[in-house]
Amino acid sequence: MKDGAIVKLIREETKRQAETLDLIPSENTVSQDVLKALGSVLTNKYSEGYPGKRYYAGNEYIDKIENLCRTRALKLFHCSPKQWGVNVQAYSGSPANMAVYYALLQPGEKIMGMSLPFGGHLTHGWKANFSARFYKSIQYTVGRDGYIDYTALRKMAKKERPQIVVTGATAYPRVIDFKKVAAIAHEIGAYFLADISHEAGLIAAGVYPSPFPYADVITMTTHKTLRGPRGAIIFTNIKSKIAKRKKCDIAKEIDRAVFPGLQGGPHDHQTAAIAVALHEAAQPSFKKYGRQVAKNAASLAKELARYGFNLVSGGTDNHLMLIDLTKQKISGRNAQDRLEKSGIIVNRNAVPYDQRKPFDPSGIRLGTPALTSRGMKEKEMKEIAKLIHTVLIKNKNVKNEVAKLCRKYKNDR
Ligand code: DSN
Repeated sequence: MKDGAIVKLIREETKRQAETLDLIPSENTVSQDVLKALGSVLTNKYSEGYPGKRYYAGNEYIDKIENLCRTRALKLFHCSPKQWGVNVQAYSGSPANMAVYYALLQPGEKIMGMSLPFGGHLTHGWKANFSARFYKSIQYTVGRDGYIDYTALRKMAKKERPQIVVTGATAYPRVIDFKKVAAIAHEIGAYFLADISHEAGLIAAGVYPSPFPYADVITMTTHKTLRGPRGAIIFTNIKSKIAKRKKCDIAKEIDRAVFPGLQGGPHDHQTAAIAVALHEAAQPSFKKYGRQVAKNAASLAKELARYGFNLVSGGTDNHLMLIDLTKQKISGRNAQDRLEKSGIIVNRNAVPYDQRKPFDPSGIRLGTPALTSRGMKEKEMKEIAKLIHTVLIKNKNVKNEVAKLCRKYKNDR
C-alpha cells in the first residue's frame, strides 16, 4: 500500500488491538479469509437488485456469491428455503431493522421494544432514533432484578396494541424467552421481530435458545458473536400467520424495503466476507468457540462477583455482563478510562434504573467473544477479573500484566 499515512495508522491500530484486552461484547476478531474477501475487487462492482434481477451487466459472479451467502445463512440456522426468506444486503444492523419497519409498518404505527438505558437498542424505539420519530414507540424495561418482566410486557402490549413487538438487546445478560414474547405479540395480532445481533453466534453454536421456531422476522448483525465482517442478515418467515392475515408477502416486502426502498447497490465485498464467516461458523470448531465464549463469561462474572462487584441480574447466561459500580462510588466513564490506561478495553454503560446521565452512567459492560477468539479460557478470565479489581479498587496500573497476557494469546486469527 502506497498511502503512507493510512499504512501507519492501520499499523498502529493493529498494534493497539494486539496489545490490549478487548472486552467490548459487540466486538470480535475476524479471520484472514474474511479480511481478504473484504479487501477484494468485489468492491469495484455495482449490482443493484437481486441475483438474476440486476440493473447492471457483469454480475455473473456476484450473483453466485450472493446466492452462496444466502444458502449458507439458511443452512447455518437450520432454515428451509420453503419457510424462510433471507436477505444479506442490509449494510448493517440499524439499516436491517429500518428495512423491517419500512416493509411492515405504515409511518405512525406502533413499535414496542426494550428501552435503551435498560439494555435495549437505539433502533428498537429509542427517542433519539428514527424508530421513534417515524413510528410511535412504546418501551418496555427490565424489573428491579434485572430480568425482563414478561407480565408487565404483556400488560403493556395488550394496552398499547403495537403492530410489532421487538426483542433484542445490547446489554441484557440473560436468556430472552422468545416463545413467550411471540405468544404475546401474536395474541394482539402483532409481528414478532427478534433482533439477535448480539447472540447470533451463540445461537449458531447451539449455546443460546433460537427464536427461529417463533419469530416472524429475525435480524442479526454479522460482526459480533458471529465473527464476520460488519453487515447484517434478515430472515423472513414466509409462513407467518400475522403476514397471512394482513395479506402481506412478507419476504418480498422485506427485499423491496432493502432495495430499492432504503439502499442502492449492495456491498458485494461485504456479502462475500459474510459468506466466508458463515462457512467458518458451520465448522465444528465454531461450536467449541461458542461454548467457550459462554463458559468464559460465566467464569468472569463469577469471579467479579467474588471480588465484590455488583452484576446486573447477578450474573450472565450469555457472552456479556454489566457491572453496576454504584456501590464502589466509581462512575462508568471513570472506570472505562482507568481500565483503558492499563490496556483493558470496556465500554461504559447505563444500568437499569440508573441515577446518572447516559454520558457518564453507573456501569461498565464486558463480554468475552474477542478474548475467546484469542484462545483464552476460564483461567485467564479469573486473572482478568483480578486485574479489573486491581485497577478499580486498588487503584494500580496493570499494564505489564496485560502485556504479558497479550503476548501469550496473540490476536492473529
Ligand atoms: N453498538 C452495538 C453494541 O455495542 O452493542 C449495538 O449496535
